[in-house]
Amino acid sequence: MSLLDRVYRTLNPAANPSLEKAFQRSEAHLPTLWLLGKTGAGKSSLVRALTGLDRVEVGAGFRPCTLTSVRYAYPTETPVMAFLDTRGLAEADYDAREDLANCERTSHALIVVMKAEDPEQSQVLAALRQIRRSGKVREALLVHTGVLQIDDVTERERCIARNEEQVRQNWGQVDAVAVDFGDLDGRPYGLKALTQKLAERLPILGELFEHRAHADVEERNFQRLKKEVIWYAGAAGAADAIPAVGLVAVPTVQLKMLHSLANQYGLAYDRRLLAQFAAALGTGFGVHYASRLGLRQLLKLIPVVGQTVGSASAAAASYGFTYALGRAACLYFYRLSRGESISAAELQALYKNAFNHILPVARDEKNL
Ligand SMILES: Nc1nc2c(ncn2[C@@H]2O[C@H](COP(=O)(O)OP(=O)(O)O)[C@@H](O)[C@H]2O)c(=O)[nH]1
Ligand SMILES: [Mg+2]
Repeated sequence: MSLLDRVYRTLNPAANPSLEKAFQRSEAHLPTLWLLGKTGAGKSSLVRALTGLDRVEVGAGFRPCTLTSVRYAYPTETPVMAFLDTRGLAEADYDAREDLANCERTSHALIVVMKAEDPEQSQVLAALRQIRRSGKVREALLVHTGVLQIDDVTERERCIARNEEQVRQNWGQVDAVAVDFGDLDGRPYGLKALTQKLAERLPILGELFEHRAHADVEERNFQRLKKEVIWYAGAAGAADAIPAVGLVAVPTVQLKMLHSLANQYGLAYDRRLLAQFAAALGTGFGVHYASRLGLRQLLKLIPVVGQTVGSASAAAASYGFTYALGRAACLYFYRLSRGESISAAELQALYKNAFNHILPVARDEKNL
């Protein structure tokens, strides 16, 4: 019996409760963008500008978190990150403690949102002082919104400098970016710089929202499926972080992912397709599974894996392998669906690149 047959048999039980646990754990630990700002500052507009979701869609994802904040996962169906919207700042008794506790479990970036024309920021500043005192958050990004609403450039600069100074006095050194989400031929002003600064703080944001130029058709297809691949990767990483669950759950998550991806390329998923894909990948694929199943002696057959795991934790590596597998599968399925050929070298190179590419995101996941 081939290795793949054995793997397939071992991993094909219809129901797998540990899988559910892995997805739950992953969703409870999503990297979080924490938005702090007065009502009307532009927090929801920021989310809309990033995600492209309209007003109703943004609202639909909200789940009450505490009395004064809502957290919602993005995307709704296959969440890979969360937004925490602190919208209760108008009530003078906002207490950041619960939000701080929520963010402690996850990697997060604190974003302070201020309308440039609005100097009355006392509640935001009080919250910032409290957060700073907690010692749990070191860095914040200040986003000045609505900057184009102030026509006079000198006046605009003055407003920005004034709010920045207020933050400095109450928080300390802060990086800032000026944006306007209002209509400018439909394109928000400053969005590129904002996305870049967000991605520096929360790598997943770069994956999701940074615009990639020069993508070919195959890459654009993958871009559409990427959130789903990352969702599976997150679950694989989380599975590995739960004692005694990872061994079976990680490969099961991966097989589920391959199944879903194959279907989305219009291919029927069966053992034959899986075997073809494994063969196309060469030694890399089966051996990874073998190692998960304790057949460690086979690990030496797979230089790709052997070299790249490096300093990554087992869970981060599982995250990375799952993403890389999903990336390679998309290329393979794309070519197959068009009747085009693909070499093992091409597939392996993509797999390896994808693994290295996603590792910073995998490492940023606090639960791994
Ligand atoms: N022109 C302009 N309007 C903005 C900007 N940001 C927010 N707004 C408007 O201000 C209002 C409140 O924005 P919203 O995003 O809902 O604020 P939130 O309460 O912080 O979520 C809405 O009518 C937005 O269209 C901006 O950068 N430029
Ligand atoms: Mg809002």
